[in-house]
Amino acid sequence: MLARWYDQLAGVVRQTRPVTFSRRSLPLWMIALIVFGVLTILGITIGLLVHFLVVESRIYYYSGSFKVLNITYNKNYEKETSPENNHLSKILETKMSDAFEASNIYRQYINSQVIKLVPENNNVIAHIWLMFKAPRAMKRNTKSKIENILYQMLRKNSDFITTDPKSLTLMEISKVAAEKIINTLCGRRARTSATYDKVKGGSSAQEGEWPWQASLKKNGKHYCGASLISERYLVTAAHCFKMTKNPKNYTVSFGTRVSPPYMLHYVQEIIIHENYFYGKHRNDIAIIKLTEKVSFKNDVHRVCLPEATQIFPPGDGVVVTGWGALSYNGEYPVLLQKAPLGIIATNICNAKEAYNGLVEDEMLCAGYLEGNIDACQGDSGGPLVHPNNRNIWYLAGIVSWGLECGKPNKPGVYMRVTSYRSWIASKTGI
Ligand code: 4AZ
Repeated sequence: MLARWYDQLAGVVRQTRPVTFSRRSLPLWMIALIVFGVLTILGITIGLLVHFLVVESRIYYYSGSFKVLNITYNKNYEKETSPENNHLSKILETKMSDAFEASNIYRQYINSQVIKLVPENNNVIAHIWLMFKAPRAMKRNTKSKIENILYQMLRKNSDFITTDPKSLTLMEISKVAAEKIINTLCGRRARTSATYDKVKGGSSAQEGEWPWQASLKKNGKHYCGASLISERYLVTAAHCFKMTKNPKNYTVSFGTRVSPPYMLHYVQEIIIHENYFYGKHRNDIAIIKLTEKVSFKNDVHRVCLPEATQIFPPGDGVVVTGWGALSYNGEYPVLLQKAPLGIIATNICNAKEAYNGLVEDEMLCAGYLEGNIDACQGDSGGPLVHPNNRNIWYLAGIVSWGLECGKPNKPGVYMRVTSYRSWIASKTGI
């Protein structure tokens, strides 16, 4: 079989005539056109490659750690919102930003943060989070430069802090992993957007700017504000439940648009302060427990609760946010509004021409004695937040009452969250 098949094939090959090609040359213009086309494609390809590899920057995220040596160990370092944690984190963050800003990659540096302090044999391990921009081709180079800058920084000991350069670890992490780290922490924003704090006066908020802000809806309609303090709990004002306390009548949504509701959640339980009485302003605070956990995202995550001892000094800047009325008995916005305010000392707020003694120690006044910028109807229960020196946001107040909105000598009055810190802990374990 095999031999006969070979014979047949040989016959076919023998019968095949040689093929002759006619050598007609192409016209000159066509050759020129082809050369031009090839060169153009080559040029574009090289251009694009250079653009993506060398010119266009990508954002890279890193997480790492190092050891701080001469710290007398204190359990409070582990607590995210403790003064000890904030104090040490601020020192380390300043050291890092100074080092990067003075380096030859200062143009690539975007942000660096201490995300956690963990005790280890009487020392503290600082976990860090970094954000840089660099062209693709420089990726490896950038990482080794960052490592080098951090190593040199850790070698230099300042008056208060001794750090161990040999303990340094650093690895690149994905954008998703980097954002997840920030979104599980309280009071931080995943994006370091320059547009966030630019506008003064009441204005529309950017997406992800106030991720703890919730809309409390009664029968599907916005009724009050609320602040997310954990995956399951929010704080709001007690007077929001004047009409009904039935959890089935309420829903909670997030984001910047009040409708349609974004990330709709149902209410399992409403916990109103035991010593709140309708018609009175005292103890105007309540807790909302959701039926299901909120999954944290860039634009939905929790605010920090201050410690009971934290002080919010008069004159400090705070921000109130909400979907409340734009003027007393006026229109309601669709987009979340923000208004920068100043904390007003209680004795000034209690002056005769102001609230004449109605403001108690468990309340906090914020706004302007000349009026105009203020919270209003529908903002009740919402957050009044204060940024600390690391730009981490704390819930200082809960929108509660005031005489109309934006009137001279009648600033907004808020429940002072520090006064209710242990009450919140007793109801939520937070
Ligand atoms: C309200 O009726 C209300 N200007 C909330 C805040 C303020 C006034 C009224 C403060 O819900």
